[in-house]
Amino acid sequence: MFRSRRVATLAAVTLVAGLSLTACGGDDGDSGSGGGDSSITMLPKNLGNPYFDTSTAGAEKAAEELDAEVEEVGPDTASPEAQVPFINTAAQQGVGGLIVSANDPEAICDALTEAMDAGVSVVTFDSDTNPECRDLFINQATAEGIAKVQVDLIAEQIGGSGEVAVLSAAANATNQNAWIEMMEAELETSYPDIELVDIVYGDDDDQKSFDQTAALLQAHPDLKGIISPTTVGIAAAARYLSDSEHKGKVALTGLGTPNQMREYVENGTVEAFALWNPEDLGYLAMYATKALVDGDIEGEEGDTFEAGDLGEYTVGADGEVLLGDPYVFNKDNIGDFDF
Ligand code: RAM
Repeated sequence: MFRSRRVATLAAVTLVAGLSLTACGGDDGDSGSGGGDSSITMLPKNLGNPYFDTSTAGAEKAAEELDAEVEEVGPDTASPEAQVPFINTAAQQGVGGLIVSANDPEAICDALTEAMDAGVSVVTFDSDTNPECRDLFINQATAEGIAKVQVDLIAEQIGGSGEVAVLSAAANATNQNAWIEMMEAELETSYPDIELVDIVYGDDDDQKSFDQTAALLQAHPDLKGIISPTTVGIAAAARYLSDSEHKGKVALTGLGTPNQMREYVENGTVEAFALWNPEDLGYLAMYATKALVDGDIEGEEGDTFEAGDLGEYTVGADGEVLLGDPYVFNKDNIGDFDF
């Protein structure tokens, strides 16, 4: 279950809107587990997703700088029930902090509240819970910004009209559901000639996402585009399209990692997609958690803290800390990134 990884930061060749270029590599060192204020547990939606491997690498880099210990734990499937035992264990171990990407805004709340009652600082990142179940949420970008960039990309790629569908992650994922709701609103306001005909869920499982892509194309023969707001979904959909008669005819965009999407951008399956730097997200989450654990901040609006290479951050309304803006990757810039 436990994995640890060291990260090297490459010299920034092109630095755009705070997005740093990074490479993962090297192995391994045990940080061990156990109680104590500076030990922090990192709980992604599930293990085996390169997006979370990269965010954990960022947290580990920050932990090294902060002289803290971080242990990544997590389930194989992206379900809230599967996250609860890991939360309970962290509380029992008496860790100082727990950093979690929630598979459901409510279902893990009781466990998180018990952990907070036991003295654990709880920080969500990537996918939030209800605000009362955590101290802080480290948000990658505003939901409006993430929704708009994907809608603008699909509109551009299909020429502003026609049927599109969404291939999402788990049905209860807080982050994807917020983005989908705003994408629907943005489509209605800005692109009335685009019709969202279906939303399907691949559960951040590669095979299920691949199968859902096939089913979507079969159910909607006039489909012009797919938006997949999940790095697992978009990579699986690209793999399917790439080997199908739909390659280059049905557009695909959404949120992906450059390393998983490079092949499909280079072979013409995908024109452009968006994301932020997951390593920066994990790095920021670790700095914020340590600031809470050390009592430097309380998680109140207006609190400020230093986040190493990323500089100073301020806690916003509802305990939210914002990393930055989403970034668009295409064939001209994808070679500059390695994550
Ligand atoms: C997947 C996960 C994660 C999401 C990214 C875009 O890796 O669902 O929560 O933020 O995609």
